[in-house]
Amino acid sequence: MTIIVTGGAGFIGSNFIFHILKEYPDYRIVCLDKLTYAGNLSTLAPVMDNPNFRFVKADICDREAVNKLFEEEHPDIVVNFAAESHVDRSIEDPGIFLQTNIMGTATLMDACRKYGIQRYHQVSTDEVYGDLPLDRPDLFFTEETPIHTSSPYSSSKAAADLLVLAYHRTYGLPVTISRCSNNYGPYHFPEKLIPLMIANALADKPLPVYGEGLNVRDWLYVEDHCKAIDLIIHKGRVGEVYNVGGHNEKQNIEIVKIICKELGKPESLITHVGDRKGHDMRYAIDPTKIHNELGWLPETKFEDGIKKTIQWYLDNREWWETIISGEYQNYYEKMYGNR
Ligand code: NAD
Ligand code: TDX
Repeated sequence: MTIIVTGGAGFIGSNFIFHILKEYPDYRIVCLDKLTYAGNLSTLAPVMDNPNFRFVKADICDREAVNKLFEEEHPDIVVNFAAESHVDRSIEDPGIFLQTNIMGTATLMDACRKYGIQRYHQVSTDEVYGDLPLDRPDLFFTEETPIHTSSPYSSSKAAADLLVLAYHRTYGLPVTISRCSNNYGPYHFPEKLIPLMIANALADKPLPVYGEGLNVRDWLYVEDHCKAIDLIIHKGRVGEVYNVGGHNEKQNIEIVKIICKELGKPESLITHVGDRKGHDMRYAIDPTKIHNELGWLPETKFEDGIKKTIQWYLDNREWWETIISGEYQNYYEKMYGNR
């Protein structure tokens, strides 16, 4: 079995590659990644010498490069993680989100049609459903919840999902889609809430909470997400969407306070800053379908997952300090000034 994993030098894709190489020692994994600001080849260092692994630097929008790779590798499965993934960046500059997230998805699927494939899997997000009100804790996103996006990022992911379903209906492409809630864990890029707060707290820098910090996210340990995708690509029904969530809702301010407590840092570091434009209030996934059909359940309790994550950032300072000292610093200063 040969799997092309796009975006494998990023957060979730790299964790997925480690998971598959460990669980399926006879599989071949080919990682296709453009190495944008969010892609980091050093993340893949542990598998670079594995004979079952190959890294190819290319853009998923580059039709020639994508076709060449399909001709060389004859993949059985494509799992598409490659995306521009940060909501705040999409608000600053939507263009590249439309290009990579929509055109890139179409380019990959065109290659799947041309060369034949057992499965094309699209890694999507709960953000395609928009948000839920804070005063209705009884409401959850199901696979039937209408698409109702808020940001250029989520709109680009929703457009990609619609294309994936259209390629299934029109061309019979064997597709699946997973829509997952917020992931956390090792190799999470330090522009995102949890690693940003860990890095800032360790440096005794202010912890920038948007607005009141009452927005709710449903946090899932990255390994549990990887296990869900593993099940879907092997056992999921073609043409189906599967919601993946942790049943672990937390307000942002709670998360930041937990990080302060775990690191022994004062809550006085918390600084309320201007709110994100169009900020979604609450995400909450109902994962009944993947549980009933594939037996998936989140295994990692948040209390354990956040401890493991913090410990990883303490043990791997070089990984994130290198990122923070480079290109990312320009973005950080633009967002938060010299705080
Ligand atoms: P990330 O930003 O950490 O990594 C994205 C990777 O894609 C990087 O390695 C980058 O170099 C690569 N990439 C970007 N543009 C590319 C292009 N044009 N061609 C080839 N490679 C390109 O993202 P992540 O958090 O790991 O998210 C992975 C996927 O999961 C995304 O599709 C995202 O929408 C989805 N998702 C993420 C979360 C989350 O909480 N992080 C939750 C649900 C869904
Ligand atoms: O500095 C910050 N302060 C803050 O209060 C940052 C970076 C974020 N926040 C808030 C905004 C959100 O309510 O924390 C929450 C989480 O923010 P992000 O880490 O940016 O994640 P989110 O916008 O929820 O999107 C994530 O989950 C869904 C991923 O980045 C997406 O790729 C995924 O689709």
